[in-house]
This record gives sequence, C-alpha cells and structure tokens, in this order.
Amino acid sequence: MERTFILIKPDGVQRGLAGQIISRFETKGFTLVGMKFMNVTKELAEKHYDVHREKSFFAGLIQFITSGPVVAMVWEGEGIVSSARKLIGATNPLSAEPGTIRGDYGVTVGRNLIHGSDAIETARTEIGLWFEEEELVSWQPTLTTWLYED
Ligand code: IDP
Ligand code: MG
Repeated sequence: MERTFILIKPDGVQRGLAGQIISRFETKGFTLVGMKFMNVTKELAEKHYDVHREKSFFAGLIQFITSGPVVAMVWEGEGIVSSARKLIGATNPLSAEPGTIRGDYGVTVGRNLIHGSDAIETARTEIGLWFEEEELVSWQPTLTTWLYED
C-alpha cells in the first residue's frame, strides 16, 4: 500500500490546527502509520528541503521550520501521495481552493501549514529521512472493508 510523508509545520501547531489537520486525513479514509511531535534540527530541515537550497526563500524556510515543534507523520492508502497533495492544496494558500487545508486555513506561502510529499519516490526518501523503520506501525483498521472493495 502507498505511503506518504506529511508534516504539520510550526504555524499549524502554534495555531492549534494540528487536530483539525489530522482529522482531514482520518476522515478521508487514510491510515496513520507513524507520528511524532518534535523539534526539527537545522540539519534535518536542510536535508528535507535540499531541492530548494539555491532558492531565495531557503534561509527563511529553514528558520521557519526549525522555529517550533512540528507533527511528523506517515499516512497510508491507495493513491495517497497525489490525493494528499489535493487535500493540502496549492503551495500559495491564496491560490489554494477552499476545502483544502491551505485554502481553508492559510494566507501566505511562507506560512502554509503543512507539507506533503510530491511523488512516490520523494515520499520514500522523506519517510526514510524522518522515521526509523521501527517507528512505523503496520496495522489493518477494522474499517478497511468499508473503504475498499475486495
Ligand atoms: P510545496 O510545499 O507545495 O511542495 P514547494 O514549491 O516545494 O511547495 O516549496 C516548499 C516550501 O517552501 C513551501 O511549502 C513553502 O513553505 C516554502 N516556499 C515556497 N515558495 C516560497 C516563497 O516564494 N516564499 C516563501 N516560502 C516559500
Ligand atoms: Mg515541494
């Protein structure tokens, strides 16, 4: 089953939106397989955002991500990588559709509440960066038969 890496950024935690954000994934029908509440080191933040190293916003982004605790998660479900990106919405919350997390809760790109892996391969890399294998819990929710056909 497909997995993705989801991060509630410091603004999501500080604004008390962690529960509501987690609910979106739960009620969609996805399965939580890993979760930790943590501070992010500069080293981890820089590895996570390595593709943006040359961007003008990189320093500010690292400063922001390391500024307070985050909720790091792994979620599982059919087609979850692209579906999670849809639930999250466009990078700039002002362009994100209402009904998406960024569209409903955010106003600026530098405070867009949440990260989600952008491709299956990226998800694999990010999960490996943020979690040890033994921190992930494989389980079968009893609801599964009501979410998926045989
Ligand atoms: P994504 O999070 O939707 O995948 P990316 O383009 O990969 O968007 O950018 C990563 C993160 O960098 C964004 O979520 C946002 O927090 C931050 N970011 C992107 N562009 C800007 C910008 O122009 N100014 C400030 N922060 C930015
Ligand atoms: Mg991205």
